[in-house]
Amino acid sequence: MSVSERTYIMVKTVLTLVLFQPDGVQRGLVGNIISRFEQRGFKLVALKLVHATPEHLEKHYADLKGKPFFPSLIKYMASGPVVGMVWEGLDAVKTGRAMLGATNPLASAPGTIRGDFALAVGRNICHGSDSVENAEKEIQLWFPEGIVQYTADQAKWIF
Ligand code: RTP
Repeated sequence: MSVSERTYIMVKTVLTLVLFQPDGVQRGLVGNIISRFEQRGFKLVALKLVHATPEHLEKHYADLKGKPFFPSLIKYMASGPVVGMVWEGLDAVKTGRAMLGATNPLASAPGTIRGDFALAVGRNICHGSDSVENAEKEIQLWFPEGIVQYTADQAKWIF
């Protein structure tokens, strides 16, 4: 192969939604966590800061309706701005969840987001989609206007 020829790794990418809860925004952790996803090699394809309504949040957490903590979760999530972002990359859903750590921060390994920054399950910094199917639904809910599509040329350094 000549020095001017290159082979890029071809990977199948997926999208995941990461949603900062109000504690993540108010504690100034947004930049740090964006950096972690960038450093890992994921590509940012959507980002917004919003003050979500309870109705919107009830749709996002629809599968948790009936849980004893559901009302307080919705009230808390509607108490201040949240940041939604979509990351694209190889196994982004699974790896994103691994980067977040366990739901209960006390069980989260050091090096994970919750393991480094959180102590309480009700203040665990951010949400990450738990399946490709749910990611699709969540991205549609939070970004109905659509997400950025990079061309191959614009995205040549990242998956
Ligand atoms: P997430 O959806 O936020 O990534 O969290 P998860 O799948 O790890 O956990 P899930 O059971 O779906 O809970 C969603 C969020 O609700 C809050 N929570 N509070 N006992 C409690 O007070 C309690 N349990 C869960 C957490 O913020 C959790 O991330």
